[in-house]
Amino acid sequence: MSVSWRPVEGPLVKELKKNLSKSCRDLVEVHPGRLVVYIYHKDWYQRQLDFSVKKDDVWVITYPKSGTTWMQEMTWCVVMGIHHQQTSLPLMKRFPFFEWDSMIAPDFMDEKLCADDPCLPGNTWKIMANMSSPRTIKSHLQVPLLPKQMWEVKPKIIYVCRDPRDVCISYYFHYVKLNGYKKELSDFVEFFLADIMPFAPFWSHILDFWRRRDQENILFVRFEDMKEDLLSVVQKVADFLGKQLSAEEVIRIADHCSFGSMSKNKAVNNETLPAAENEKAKGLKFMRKGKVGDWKNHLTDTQIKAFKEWTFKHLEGSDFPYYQDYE
Ligand code: PPS
Repeated sequence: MSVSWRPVEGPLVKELKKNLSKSCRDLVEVHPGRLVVYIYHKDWYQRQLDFSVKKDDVWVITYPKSGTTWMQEMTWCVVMGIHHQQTSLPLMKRFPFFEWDSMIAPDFMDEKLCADDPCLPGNTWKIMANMSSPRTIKSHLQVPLLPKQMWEVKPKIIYVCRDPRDVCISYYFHYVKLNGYKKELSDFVEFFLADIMPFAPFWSHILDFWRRRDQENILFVRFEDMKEDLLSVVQKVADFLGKQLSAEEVIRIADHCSFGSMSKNKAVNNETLPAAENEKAKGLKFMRKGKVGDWKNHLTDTQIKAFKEWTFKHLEGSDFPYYQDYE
């Protein structure tokens, strides 16, 4: 299939770009699918598509801000054991971010980072090449951009989704903290609903995995399930990965992955990611609130109506049952 890259364009995109740090401005759409990714994707597309997948890999895949880090930490503890000596290593080393190198400029440099920091160009790709099995890998890529072998080798894949209204709020604060976004939430909501953010479109991202949810190698989980009953989700992940855990281990992992505990855990806080240096970004934390329904504190009635229309339009004809509670 022939693939093409086009700049993401239009008045909304112009507005978005004006309000971001230089390094995060240039996005492209991959066709077919109008899949939004960073401009550097083109240089990595073939390498990513040809990436050698192993049967015992464990992938955590999500649309951004859906509980990726939370599921990564839980999965890592289930796979390696809660007492593993590397639990305190930064998550990006233990659980590399598959497409990271295609999200940053090849000459990106930050004096504050050590030479082997996974944020620096090429390091994450090296980590994956040298990792011993079972490898644990994170990705936000849309189905058509994931390695081809994913669908033949069938590694374990855990997909996490979250209410788009909460994703949008979380993504907004992420953009303020890490991408230097200067405008207000109201503009960001428009960008989000226009599906011009990295790794959009939101609904096809989810629905492509929802359709595959009954495959033996895929576990589909909701952020809201994790909030409601973390112990059950730890047990579910362990069963899915074929790991026998004692009741005490399940409790310990759930404890370690509680919001309170993860907020204090430097290894999962993405502290080395270069943050924006302005007043708006000051004091914002990666582990922000970790709540279900925070959107109710932020969205206006008009925005809620816009979310409803957008959701209903994209879910027409689908059996996806969640996030349609608008009455
Ligand atoms: S990223 O940047 O895409 O990888 O972000 P991601 O990890 O997917 O999502 C970040 C949001 O997940 C929340 N989070 C948690 N919530 C509850 N409990 C735990 N343990 C937890 N860990 C991470 C985090 O706070 C972000 O959500 P918001 O709503 O912004 O607080």
